[in-house]
Order: sequence, then structure tokens, then C-alpha cells
Amino acid sequence: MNFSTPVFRVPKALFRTILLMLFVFSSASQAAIIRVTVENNASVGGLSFTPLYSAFHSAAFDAFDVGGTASAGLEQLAELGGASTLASERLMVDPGSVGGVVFPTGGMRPLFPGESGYREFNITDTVSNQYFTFLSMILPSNDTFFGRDNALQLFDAAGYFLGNQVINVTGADLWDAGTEGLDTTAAPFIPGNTPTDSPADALGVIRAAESLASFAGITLANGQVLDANLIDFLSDPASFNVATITIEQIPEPAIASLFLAGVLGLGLAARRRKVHLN
Ligand SMILES: [Ca+2]
Ligand SMILES: [Ca+2]
Ligand SMILES: [Ca+2]
Repeated sequence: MNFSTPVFRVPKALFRTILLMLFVFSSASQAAIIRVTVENNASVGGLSFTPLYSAFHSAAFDAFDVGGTASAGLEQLAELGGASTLASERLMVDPGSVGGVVFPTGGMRPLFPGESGYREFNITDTVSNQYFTFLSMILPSNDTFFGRDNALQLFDAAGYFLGNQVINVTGADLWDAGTEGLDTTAAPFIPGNTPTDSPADALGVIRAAESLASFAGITLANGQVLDANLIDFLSDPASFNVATITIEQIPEPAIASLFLAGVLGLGLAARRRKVHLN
């Protein structure tokens, strides 16, 4: 019997293609496309909220601390729903971070009761941007917003996604920004109102949200009348269902096409070799 086996030689072109594919897949772990879906869980007559501000960032950025004072960016978000100042503040301390707002499927406006929407974010550096922050202004209110004091970790230190997450936003996630006192005539989302930056908030610090009961019975910008029974988030905050936010990683088309290119490269290399040998 002949035990000698032919030595298998990897053609150079094939070897280069394999190296390229290994490189593509190793660097792919540093990037991710994340879909953020947000749903307003209120019934008709309940609270609306502004497009969900979403940010993927490092530990350098912290949008707020309960007990502290709001930045100009958080004040703008909590009083008017705008995110431009907050985005500038974030980019100042964390230039590589990624952010944007998630609108409802219905258009570029607040999420009314029952509405949902989603947006995909391309996180090109998941090692740097391990954390996720979400914020939104409650409508109607003067300076009430929802969010988490501590950002959620989505990626580990090596940049690997820790898995899909479902965040249940409850009454316990509602905060008063401490930047404007209660005045139903100064709040946005109410036809006829001109939102103003007054009266001043007596306490001036970020704290658990206060009752919005004085807004009950008012006809809102979405045509619905705010129902007193649907806005009591203080009796049992943890059971008061505000929103559901879903964080999912979705397959990257770029990686799929690079993989396809790699496979085609293998095929071409094999064909070229065959042609050469023939
Ligand atoms: Ca904080
Ligand atoms: Ca203010
Ligand atoms: Ca306030």
C-alpha cells in the first residue's frame, strides 16, 4: 500500500481571498446595524411623546443625573422635544458617538397613543459606542420626559452585541427636568398655546415626575381629549405602561455582499487556475 498522500497546496489567489474574508469578518465584529423600535402603549386619550431621541455612545456622555440640574440640551428636550442642543452636547464630549430621533411610521411628528416607528442606526465602532441612551418629552407637559439615569450597555468591551433588548418604559421612568413650573397654558401640544419658558420650576432639580392631572380634559393637538383615568402614573408607577423600546441587531447588507464577493473570488480563482492548467 502506498501511504504517501499528495501535498495539498492552496493557490495564492485562493489564499489571498481567504485572508480577505477573515479580515472582513474580524473587523465586522466592530460594527453593527441596530434597529430601534418604539411604541406608545397609551390608549386613545392618553399621553403622547416626542420622537424618541436615541444615542449610541461611550461612557463619556451622560444625558442627566436624577438630583442634578438639566443641561441646556436636556431642558430643550424636556420642554419642547427638540434634540439639537443635546446632540451638540453629546458630540462635544463624545465626537465618535451616533444619534438621531425615531419618528412614528405616520410622519415626522410625536408618537400618538398606539403608534410606533423604527429607525436603523449604523454603529461603525461598537467598541467605542457600547452604551445606549433614550429620551423623549411627555406630551402634554411643561418639562416631563422619560429616560434612564444610567445608559444601557449594548456591546461588551470587545464590541460584541450583548443581545436584543426590550425596554419597558413605565411611570418610574418619568422625570421632571426641573426647568419649568407647571402651567397648562405654557405647555406645547395644546392648540392655542404658545409654549413659554415660564414659570420657573420651584425646585430646579431633576426628580420623579409630578402629576399631570391638571391637563385632564384638555383637547390636544392630535384631536384627543386627555383622559384623567389614563394619565395617573403616580398611584403605581411601575405598572403604568408608557412605551416599549426594542433594540435589535439586523444583518448588515455590506457584510453579506462582501461575503458574496469573497465566494465569487474563490470561484474566479478556481476557474482561473483551471484555465491556466488547461
Ligand atoms: Ca446619569
Ligand atoms: Ca426652562
Ligand atoms: Ca417642572
